[in-house]
Amino acid sequence: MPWTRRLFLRRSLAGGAALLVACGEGAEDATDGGLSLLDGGLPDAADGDGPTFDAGVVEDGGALGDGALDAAPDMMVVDCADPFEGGELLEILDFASGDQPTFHRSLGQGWDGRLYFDLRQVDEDALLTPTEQFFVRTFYPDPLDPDRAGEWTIEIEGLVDAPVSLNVADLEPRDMGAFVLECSGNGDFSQFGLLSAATWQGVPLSEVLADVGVLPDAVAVKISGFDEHDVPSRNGHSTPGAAWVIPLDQVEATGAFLATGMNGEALPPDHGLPVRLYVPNWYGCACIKWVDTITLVGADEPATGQMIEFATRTHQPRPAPALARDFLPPSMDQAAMPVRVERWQVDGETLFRVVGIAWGGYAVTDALEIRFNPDEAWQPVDVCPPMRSNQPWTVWEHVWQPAGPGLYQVRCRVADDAVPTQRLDVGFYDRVVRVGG
Ligand SMILES: Nc1nc2c(c(=O)[nH]1)N[C@H]1C(S)=C(S)[C@@H](COP(=O)(O)O)O[C@H]1N2
Ligand SMILES: [Mo]
Repeated sequence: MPWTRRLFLRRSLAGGAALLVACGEGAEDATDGGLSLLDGGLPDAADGDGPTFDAGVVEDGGALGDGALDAAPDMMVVDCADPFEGGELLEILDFASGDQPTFHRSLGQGWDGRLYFDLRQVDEDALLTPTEQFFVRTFYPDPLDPDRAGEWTIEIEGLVDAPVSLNVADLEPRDMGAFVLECSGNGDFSQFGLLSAATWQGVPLSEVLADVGVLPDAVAVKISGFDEHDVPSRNGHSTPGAAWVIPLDQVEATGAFLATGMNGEALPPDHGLPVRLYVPNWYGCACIKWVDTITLVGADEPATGQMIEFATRTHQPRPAPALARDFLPPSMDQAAMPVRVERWQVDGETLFRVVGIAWGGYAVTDALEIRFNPDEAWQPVDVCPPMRSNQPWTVWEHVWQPAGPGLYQVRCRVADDAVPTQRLDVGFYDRVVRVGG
């Protein structure tokens, strides 16, 4: 699945800020190539002798001047108003809802091991999560030895001509694109810190299966991962056995892949060294780490313990279906929420800047709206530059002038019935902010 690369350079201009958008396909060099292009290839408008921009969108090949387009034929300029230009950032508000967790530090053990990502850091020019801050759910199993990751094999068995032992070291990983990963159990308790974005390197699962003699009765593939830890999960929070069954047509449709790298480096132990499953736009519980077995299964394959454990969180019918084939794809609907609320002083006036993200879903939408309390009207969010892709996520901002001090319950919606938003519909991503008096 191609990722539309969006790299930004905010430029001070009379009456607005222009954003440079690199919209090339393919993410070969998404983490650095494009940025170095911006660093080296473009003069800075703020220093007075940079290029001048017309208002509106300059299409590819439009007049950018100074040869910048020669260096970047796939660039265009989107002119986005910047109401905060010349202002002063006074404060980043805390969200009053949920807990105030410790971010970017390993907490707990084994299955209960967590690392929460601080979503306040997401910005137009910081779309990807640094690997060491990428959220973790379940730490590297203690019985495994990272020094022996090079010997790792995946057993491919079940409804196949002959079982295959696949050497992970023999895979030829390529850039698969930039995608978000979200734990289906994400929530306010972690300030929604079980959500992150990275580029992923790996090999399509369909390609791996193409090299195996899959028997005609096989309709799905069960992906299992190593899942033993010395320390049991507290309160039986997590049950042992990490496996998810994916119908073969979904393997194709989703572009599921075996990932061996993220953000251009080998997977760190906690993220699945040496190999994990990643299914674009499916919740993290399906993205099995430390994959050790791939089983081709038939139509009557029972749901795995992991699928049942996560049935509610992945919005399955109730009670959880007994058979894997009756599970819905554990996909993420379109979602959106504020990640940072800033208080600014602009021209003697107090203005609030709400920065948010939109992620998940399979359709690009321009109908994002925000509401600052249940009794207030919905306001359209002018997402600029507009959403171009569902992955990894779109950063938006919204100018807010609260009616007065107090608590505000902020919710987003998509004003388009054709876009499913089941979590937004029930207020799952509501955030509460306190505006001081
Ligand atoms: N083997 C194994 N794989 C696993 C899990 C696990 O406990 N064991 N947890 C799953 C869940 S619930 C999530 S949200 C993701 C988290 O991936 P991350 O820790 O790399 O962010 O891993 C998934 N893969
Ligand atoms: Mo999860």
